Amino acid sequence: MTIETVATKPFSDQKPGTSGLRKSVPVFQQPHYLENFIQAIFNTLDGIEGQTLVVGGDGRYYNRQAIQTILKIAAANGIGRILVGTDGIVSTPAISGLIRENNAFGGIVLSASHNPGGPEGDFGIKYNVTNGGPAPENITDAIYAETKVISSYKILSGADINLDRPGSFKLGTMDVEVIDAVTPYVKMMEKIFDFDRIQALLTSGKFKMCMDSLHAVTGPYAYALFEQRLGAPKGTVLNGIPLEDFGGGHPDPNLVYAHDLVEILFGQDAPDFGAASDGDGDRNMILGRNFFVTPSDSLAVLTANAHLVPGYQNGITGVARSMPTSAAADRVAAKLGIDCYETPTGWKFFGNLLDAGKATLCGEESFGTGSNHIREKDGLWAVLFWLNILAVKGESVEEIVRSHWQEFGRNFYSRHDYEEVALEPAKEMMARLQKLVLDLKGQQFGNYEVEYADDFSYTDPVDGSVSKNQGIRIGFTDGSRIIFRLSGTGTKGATLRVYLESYEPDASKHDIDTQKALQPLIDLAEEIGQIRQSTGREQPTVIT
Ligand code: VG1
Ligand code: CO
Repeated sequence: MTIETVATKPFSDQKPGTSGLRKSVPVFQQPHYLENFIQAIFNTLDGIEGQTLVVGGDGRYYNRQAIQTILKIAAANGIGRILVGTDGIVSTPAISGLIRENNAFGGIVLSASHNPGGPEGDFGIKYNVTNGGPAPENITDAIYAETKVISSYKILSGADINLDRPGSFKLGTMDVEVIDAVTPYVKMMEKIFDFDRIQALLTSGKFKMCMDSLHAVTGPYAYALFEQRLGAPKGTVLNGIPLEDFGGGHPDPNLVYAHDLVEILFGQDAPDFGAASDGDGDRNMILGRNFFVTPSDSLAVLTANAHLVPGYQNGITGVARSMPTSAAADRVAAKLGIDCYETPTGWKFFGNLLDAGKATLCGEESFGTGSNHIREKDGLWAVLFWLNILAVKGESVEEIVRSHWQEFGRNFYSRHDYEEVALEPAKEMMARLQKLVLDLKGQQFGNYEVEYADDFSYTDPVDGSVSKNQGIRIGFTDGSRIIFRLSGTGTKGATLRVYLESYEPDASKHDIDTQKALQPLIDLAEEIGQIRQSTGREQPTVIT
């Protein structure tokens, strides 16, 4: 086996977004495109020679080929050892756990998460650091700078590694271990949750659940956890075989893209509990019988009930949420007397808070929740957390959420996405809003008075790093908020996200339909944002 040095030219579009570099498969398949980005990662990281890395992906189209290429580039760059999941498939939270357990230097995660897959679908790559979490901005910026000047990459010539089953191999001087990634993950969950109680619930004959893996990465984990370890009947896991194109759907666990599960939970003889996860297994959607739990509410409920779970029974130090996530968790934190942090969108911003022990639980409105057990959000962890609460409380999902609202008030919340709109008008809209917010403070719009308005800027309380331009926030004196942001994970045109929130303390008004409750704010968002004109759309593509 020889190491080849291949001459290359930079690509100008390799800037990582909210969660790594995401592009369509044909973009990644261009000669040298993948190789450049991987070499740029290795060029950026000091002291990586001889180290251990974890590599795996969500199993989407191009996963297998990309892993073989990555292994050969890693071998040529003097990496000591690589742990790779069987078939090259590992969920994002499992990779985070493997990096931590094996004291690895970092990991390479191949995923475009909730974006569709297949030959015309999306692919993605991100680098995770030693704590198991996504690289922070200073590293992703350095990788991007490297992609702009790269002139060659190193690659080992040799045969592909057999990833079909666990085994040990040599690639040049590098050790490759193909491992079962499911068992360590199940063990990690056993340490956190009360499996005996969850098992008793699932085998009681009085409780039925459904887990929809959407033909994405969590299938094998879900079978192992729910049907094998916890005794739920066969058929509990739906769409549990990972497919390269996720069966043609969006592997996005929300009311629109997980519609089959929604129909089951809102249909006749509905189960008591339903959950879904996304392409790479870090997101979750929680449903009760005829009931949808918003991700923001889910974070608040988990925070309020964390003491019921063995792993958190001694209390939690703090909770962190992304800026557009509703302030429901803030109210719980205030009552518990713990700190609450508001970070920009993207899990990489939680890493320092978790490492420093400032936050124990974290969440995003985009169906992401997690804790200090790893440094990624974790879909199945959230499902187990809910099951643990349900098992201890003996109440339904709906009862738990309704009594939560009774106690803390309800944060009505919705996100309106305008997907794949024209880029330039969307950018112009954001530029206009950036100027507009400068003098919105104190202005009155009908019943709403603007308490603050800005383009969100975050100073990390641990390392002092500053992240600017993280979304337009308009907050009103009654606690309502409107937020405008452009997606950093979309791959076509622009995706505008409009986040709407209002607070209702009065329990007699908690039954109002969310979109109705938010209608005045939806109208106001249109008035301020001129959304129709800027997007050319009458309606959002997805409402959650
Ligand atoms: C979206 C979500 C964000 C999440 C990110 C990655 O980003 O809004 O909350 O962290 O996806 O999630 P954006 O920039 O498109 O709004 V994952 O599961 O999907 O990698
Ligand atoms: Co994901």
